[in-house]
Amino acid sequence: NDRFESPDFYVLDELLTEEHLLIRQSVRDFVKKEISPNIEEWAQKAHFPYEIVKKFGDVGAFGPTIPQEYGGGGLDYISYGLIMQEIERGDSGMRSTASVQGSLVMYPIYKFGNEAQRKKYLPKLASGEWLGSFGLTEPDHGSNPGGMTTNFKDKGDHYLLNGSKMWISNSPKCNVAVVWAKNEEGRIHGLIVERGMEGFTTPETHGKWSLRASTTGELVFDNVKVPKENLLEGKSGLGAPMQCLDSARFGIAWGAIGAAMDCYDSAKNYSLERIQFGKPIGSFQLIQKKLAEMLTEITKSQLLNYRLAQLFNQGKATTAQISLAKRNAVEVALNIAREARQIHGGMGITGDYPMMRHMANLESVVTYEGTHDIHLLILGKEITGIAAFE
Ligand code: TGC
Ligand code: FAD
Repeated sequence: NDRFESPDFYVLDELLTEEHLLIRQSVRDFVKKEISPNIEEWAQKAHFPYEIVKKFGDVGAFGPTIPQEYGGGGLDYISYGLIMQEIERGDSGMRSTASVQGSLVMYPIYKFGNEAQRKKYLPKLASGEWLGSFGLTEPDHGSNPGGMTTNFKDKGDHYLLNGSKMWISNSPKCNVAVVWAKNEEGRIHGLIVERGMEGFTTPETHGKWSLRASTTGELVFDNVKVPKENLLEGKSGLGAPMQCLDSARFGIAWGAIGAAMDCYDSAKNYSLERIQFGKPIGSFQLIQKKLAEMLTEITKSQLLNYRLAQLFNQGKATTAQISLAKRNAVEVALNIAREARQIHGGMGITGDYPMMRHMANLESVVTYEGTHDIHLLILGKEITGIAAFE
């Protein structure tokens, strides 16, 4: 089934090491076996398959770049990108589960946590024994997280946390949440909040048309007593959650191209099988144009993502470079999902083919981790030196 093999028009595989190829193959096999046969049913029923969490742990999808001594993969960013690409070839909601766990929960605990926190949480998160969530967005503060009102007060032997977070991936099922809140001086800090702490609830958000196999909800804090040892001491300020987003946005850039590849492959195959006017529709120039443009955009994005991974490996990737890649990949994937859907005609709207699910999923991906326009404005600031946010 070449839906899992292509495209590789500029022979990027020659730039991958044996280890990269092995990692990609193992995740590809995993997606083929565990996700693709079931994803339509999960999405149609808005079912989050909780058992996938442990399986993701087994295949090494959680925290690929976290050192092995904490249960991570100890891998480079090309490996991380390939893992996200293959998972999102299956489904963006499944990739969300993995992105949040690795880049937004394990990463801050590894980067900003102390040794006791690393040892307590990272192995359980890496293995999938625990599921994590990341609380930055609030009902009134999405694109502008710096305006957050969730806050904590020092009560001597503990902190008292109040406020709420909205649109939080994994929240209804999470065992642990990395939550960003302001202290009494208005400085943003990360706190590790555990399920079971009194006053902490995680109501689920229902009625989504997008990322239906991923579970999304709120994090509500009503006078939650958080032990002082749960503060992430290594970094404070908005830059701390933003640094986590750099890593997660990188994964999305690779992931979204995985979704695009799935749509492209489905369209290519369908165009060779579907006969109209006595010929395969792939023989018509307009269909060939669509396929040629899809291949062009996927190929450009693959090269861009590969170079970005090299910059990550060297510790040189900038926020603006990451914004460009995330913004590009999601737009490319959304356009390809729409064009591929058209190539399938009426059949394209059914769950027999993946395009509508990818297209609906990508409407979340184009919004979360910084909207399409916010990334444009980050680039605008980089180019002109002038921030247009305010
Ligand atoms: P601004 O003044 O630009 O920056 C405030 C401070 O933060 C620092 N900073 C960064 N540091 C490291 N890495 C980055 N990427 C950084 N971006 C900013 C900056 O240097 C500054 O530090 P300091 O020390 O000078 O104070 O902040 P601003 O308030 O003007 O806003 C900037 C803006 C709009 C670009 C930013 O807030 C933004 O990116 N907004 C979008 C919000 C967002 O992406 N939310 C994501 C929520 S998590 C999520 O969606 C997960 S979905 C996952 C899934 O399911 O897969
Ligand atoms: P708003 O910020 O209200 O934006 C609305 C519109 O206004 C957008 O088009 C935006 O581009 C535009 N806009 C805003 N400001 C400007 C400006 N200055 N100039 C021009 N245009 C502007 N968050 C988390 O913290 N953790 C998660 O795990 C998480 N998971 C998510 C899962 C899903 C399925 C979704 C949909 C969201 C998730 N989010 C999560 C939240 C996500 O990051 C936010 O939705 C996103 O940052 C946008 O915020 P908002 O929805 O409040 O939109």
